Amino acid sequence: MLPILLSLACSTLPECGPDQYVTATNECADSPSGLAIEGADLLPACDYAEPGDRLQFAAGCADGACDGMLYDDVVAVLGAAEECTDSTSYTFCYWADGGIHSFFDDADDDQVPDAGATTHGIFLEEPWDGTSEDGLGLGVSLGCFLEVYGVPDTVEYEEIDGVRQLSQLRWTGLGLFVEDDLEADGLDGFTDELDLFGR
Ligand SMILES: [Ca+2]
Ligand SMILES: [Ca+2]
Repeated sequence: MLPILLSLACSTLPECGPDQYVTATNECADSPSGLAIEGADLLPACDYAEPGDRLQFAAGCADGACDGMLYDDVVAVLGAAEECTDSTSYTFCYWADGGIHSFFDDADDDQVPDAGATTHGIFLEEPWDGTSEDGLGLGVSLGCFLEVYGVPDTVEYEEIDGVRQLSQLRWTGLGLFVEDDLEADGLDGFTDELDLFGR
């Protein structure tokens, strides 16, 4: 009888305590209080992405390209940059159909990263579609990040029709900025950009 009960229990969502939430891997975890911040109630319900290993927030890495990594090492991991564009003293370089970019020191403004230049953050946008082991990634509700990481260090709002809506969540200790882009979709509560800076 016991094995049958166990198999039934495994096929359904766990019943979590009042201060817990169901994770992407259908386990109960203690819920941080991030969902209590102003505007969290306006976010879409959290529906996690499929857990994956392409995105590591604490290390600041996406597909093996990490914050603080030498340009040459990023090229070794992701291949040649699709383009590096002009910016005074820096150049912005793009990979993965533009889904991954970073910027590098470029003192001579020739759009070639200087010798020894390293990434200043890893920036992710569509069509990049990697996910973390928590089932976080582009396209998930900002509410999922609040469930997993709790109260951000800073938040940004945009006012739409007199209502303050969350547009950015920043965990500076973790080195993670989560953004919903007003210009892209009028703030729909789903993540448009992830900025990784590592711990
Ligand atoms: Ca240069
Ligand atoms: Ca959005």
